[in-house]
Amino acid sequence: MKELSALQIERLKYQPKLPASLAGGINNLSMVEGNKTQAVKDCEQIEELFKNTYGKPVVTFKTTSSTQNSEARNIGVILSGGQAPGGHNVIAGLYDALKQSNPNSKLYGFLGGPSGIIEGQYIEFTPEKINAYRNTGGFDIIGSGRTKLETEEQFQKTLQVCKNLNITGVVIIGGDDSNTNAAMLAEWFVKNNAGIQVIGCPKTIDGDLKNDQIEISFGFDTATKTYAELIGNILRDANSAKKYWHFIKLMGRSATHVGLEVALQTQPNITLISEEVEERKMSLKQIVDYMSGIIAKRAEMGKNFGIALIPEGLIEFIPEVKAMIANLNDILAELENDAVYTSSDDNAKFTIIKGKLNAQDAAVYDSLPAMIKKQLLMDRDPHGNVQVSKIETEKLLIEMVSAKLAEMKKAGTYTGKFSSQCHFFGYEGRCAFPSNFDADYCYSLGFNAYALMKFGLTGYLSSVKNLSAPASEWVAGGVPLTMMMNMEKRHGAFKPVIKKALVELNGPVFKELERNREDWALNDRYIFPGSIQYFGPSSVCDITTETLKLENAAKLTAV
Ligand code: FBP
Repeated sequence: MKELSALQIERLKYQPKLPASLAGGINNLSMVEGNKTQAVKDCEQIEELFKNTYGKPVVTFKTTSSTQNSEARNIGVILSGGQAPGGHNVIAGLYDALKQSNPNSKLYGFLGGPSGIIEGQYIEFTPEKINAYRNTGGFDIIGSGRTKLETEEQFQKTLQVCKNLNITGVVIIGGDDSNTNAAMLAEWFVKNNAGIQVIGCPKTIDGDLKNDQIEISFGFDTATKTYAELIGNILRDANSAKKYWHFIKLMGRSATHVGLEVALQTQPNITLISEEVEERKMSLKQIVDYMSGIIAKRAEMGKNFGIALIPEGLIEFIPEVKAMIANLNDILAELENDAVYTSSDDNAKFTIIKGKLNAQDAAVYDSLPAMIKKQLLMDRDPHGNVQVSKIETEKLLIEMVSAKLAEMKKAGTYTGKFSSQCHFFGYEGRCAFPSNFDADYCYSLGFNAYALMKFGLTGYLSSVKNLSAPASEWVAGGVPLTMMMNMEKRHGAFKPVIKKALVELNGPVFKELERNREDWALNDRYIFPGSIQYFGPSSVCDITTETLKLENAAKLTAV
């Protein structure tokens, strides 16, 4: 019986690269402070809620020749939210920095996400444990979860667990919701003189945890390359068989960064961008008309095949559906403990819901197929988000496009043959072996997280910038979490949360799609990226995403 794959054995030996400022060693760093910061929006409310951690400066690190030795410390780490390639390397980087700082320091891993720190479920990392997971995908080293840390009781329990283990620092590896947890916990610890620092690390394949200071969240690079490989393969299949339209839903809960990146890597016929749908106030009908129009034109050219990319979060961006979902969220929060509602069957639930929605929203709700109506009533996640991965938008669109094409056929405006296949790519990419980029970036983020702790900071997100350059030129530092926050309605109430970065329609990445999509719709400009390469020439092993390339090039031109 084999225990490890050949690639796993080779990847365990890979030594991730660090920025030059960190490569000099954790004990040879100096910190440079920038200007004070403020929240992206709702500054007064955020300052009021984060009295102790608000407004701190952005910081960066430099190597210095003077060596600072440190006392041994115990640190805890949590993997939070959806899996993203590279999480194990964040832990490896953190572990190596901690041990380099003082070999007697200890790293504890809390099991199953934030609930692990509340319930005191943990392991202590050993060199053997860390070495077995270096450069591997997945979060299975300690598991992950989506518990929201927000109540006094949870914070008290967390404090007790940390005290029992003599932990003075916690690293939370997560996306926007998990780093909101990190900000809340950091503030609570300072307010209660707990002497425990909290540092976040930017994780999510969705790519929506970014801003001027965070160029990209980790995992986006590997996940999009994995989806691009699969979609490239499907493009080739479609172009070989010439008989199917493939409707592919792509993960990315809200923003369409994943869809946009994959489109630029593969050049499919149709790419829907949720942010554009919202901006142009497109209805579901208009989306269906747009797709059917392209399908009909291709049919006229004798091409009854093609690929359409559909963002996972599309449904929440169609203005009429978005408004209905916002009201539905409030109604579901209200009905959470209603015995009549919870014990009802699907049809009875639809009737209760329709009775509570206003006339316009009820009409929108009613216009959806039963499958989607039911999926919209499923539980929200602990952060109040609709679980869009469970909403089969690709099937909804296939159904509606088929109906539209049938109408067009009757009217004589479509003479083709529409045969479809649907796919959902999400979980396929979240645990892939991290690309060299993600392996290096994650290791650096983890190493840097401990640097932030060493300098006494709390309520910061580990930041590594200048990512289009070789790793040695990356810039390591930290960004206050409150700088990214605003107030948003969740579970029926306004709460402080990290603002998601959506696709900017004036940005260079969307513009690139816009410039090309008409051509890609009709003329087959398919690109086949192939699988991620881990060994071989730098020209194939170290390529970054189109998103990072275009965004960083635009920043340089703007300077
Ligand atoms: P994070 O924001 O926690 O990184 O998770 C992102 C994501 O992968 C989304 O793309 C997707 O909608 C969601 O997680 C799926 O959640 P789950 O893993 O709970 O099914």
